[in-house]
Amino acid sequence: MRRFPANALKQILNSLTMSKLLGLPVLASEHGQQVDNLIIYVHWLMIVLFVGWLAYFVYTLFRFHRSRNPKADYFGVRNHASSYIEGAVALVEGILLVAVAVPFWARAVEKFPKESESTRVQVVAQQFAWNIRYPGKDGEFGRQEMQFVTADNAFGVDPKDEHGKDDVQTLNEIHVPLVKGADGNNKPVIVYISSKDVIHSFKVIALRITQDAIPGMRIPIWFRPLQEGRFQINCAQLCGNGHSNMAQGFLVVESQAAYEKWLASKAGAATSFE
Ligand SMILES: [Cu+2]
Repeated sequence: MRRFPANALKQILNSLTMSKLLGLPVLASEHGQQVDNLIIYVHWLMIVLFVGWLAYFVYTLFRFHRSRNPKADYFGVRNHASSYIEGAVALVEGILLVAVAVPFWARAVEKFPKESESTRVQVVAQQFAWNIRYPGKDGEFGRQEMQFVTADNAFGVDPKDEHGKDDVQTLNEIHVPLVKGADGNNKPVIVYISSKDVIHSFKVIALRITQDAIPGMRIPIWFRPLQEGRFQINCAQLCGNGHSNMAQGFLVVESQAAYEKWLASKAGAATSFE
């Protein structure tokens, strides 16, 4: 008798994984797997609940059919099975929240990498585009002040500050390097998110990051890129008539050499507001 080929079985099992079943998009950041895992766990719970409720519904159709129960029972259920089941569901939800979601949130929000060991980018959203800024060769962003903000100077860079002279500014295009950082892992990227007008939301699905862009606030987020690629940036808050135009933003993960070349090609083109 021929043995069932192990490879075929493996292939079938692989194609049945939850992330494929859910059609989750390409994953390009390290923490993204944890986001996906939470989505997958919640879906498993929902599948169990769905099947459970459906089975119970079908059961009641037969069990309490009029032919078997010509007279209604005014006492109803006397055991506590439903209470136990409710308790179990609440327990699973509690575990998901306390053991999975909260620790993940704490890591993402509290354990920021060192600025000096990260690629840093500023983003100022506006109707309907993404202004992008890099600190340039000196590694320091120029001084910013509200009074300097104009149509061309979305970041309010002080034209007299030397640190600002080499800053690199682009529109709708972020490049980050995929390279080993000081700690041996992929070099982290910190993105500082703000807005010039209304509330927008910086979302890169492939990186599993979303952060509201709020006028008057600068909110940092961070990630470690996992693979090279060109990933769409979306605005995740309905911000006006041209909201969908904000999907013209792209985040490119590329080699260190390609990143440096791109940055050099943009240098000097940006901060010319006098
Ligand atoms: Cu927007």
